[in-house]
Amino acid sequence: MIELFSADTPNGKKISIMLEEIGFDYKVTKVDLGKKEQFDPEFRKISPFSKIPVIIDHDNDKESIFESGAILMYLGEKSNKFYAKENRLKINQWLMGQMGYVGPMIGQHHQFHHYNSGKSEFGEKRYFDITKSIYHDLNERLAQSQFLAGESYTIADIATWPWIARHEWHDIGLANYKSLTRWYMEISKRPAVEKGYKFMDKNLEIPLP
Ligand SMILES: N[C@@H](CCC(=O)N[C@@H](CS)C(=O)NCC(=O)O)C(=O)O
Repeated sequence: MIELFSADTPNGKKISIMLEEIGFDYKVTKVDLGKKEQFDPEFRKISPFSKIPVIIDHDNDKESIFESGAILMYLGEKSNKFYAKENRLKINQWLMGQMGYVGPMIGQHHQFHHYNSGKSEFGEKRYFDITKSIYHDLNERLAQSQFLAGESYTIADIATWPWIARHEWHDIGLANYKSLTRWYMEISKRPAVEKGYKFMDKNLEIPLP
């Protein structure tokens, strides 16, 4: 059994979606970020940067894994799903691009545009522009390729999709990006994605473009 320590955020949803996709038995332990539970000394033992998500694999000597990209790789290897050996070089590139660029930059856009608008003209413009170029670049890739790492759905898509699922906060107009929208909708219709998206709130609906 996998224990998922998480909160209802894009990084949190990556792992609930993956666990639904691979059909592993799991339970969710909520970490209330508003109450600063991520800084509890007990939690910091398994999360050195005080971040969610983290998993504990109770079937593997209670191994704990932090960092969503590392968790996706672990679960991909363990299940033999969505992380094909012969395509790993491509999958790793798109996964690392999500981890090092797409997530952190869109996360800053959330901070400046959604949560703190009006506080920094520079910050708002910088991350709005970067997010717009991320939409453009993903759209360009997905015009050539059905999924990010090629013709199959992989952990790179699972890592990226929850960030685009926050498109209503971005004010960029997802519908203007045809290939990105095609990819977004195709993934949205997967039953495991719908279930994983609602892992903390059964009433949540995936926002349409
Ligand atoms: N690179 C990390 C980022 C994780 C991350 O930023 N998690 C956020 C929620 S989405 C968090 O725990 N924030 C709490 C805090 O910063 O205090 C990953 O992908 O796992």
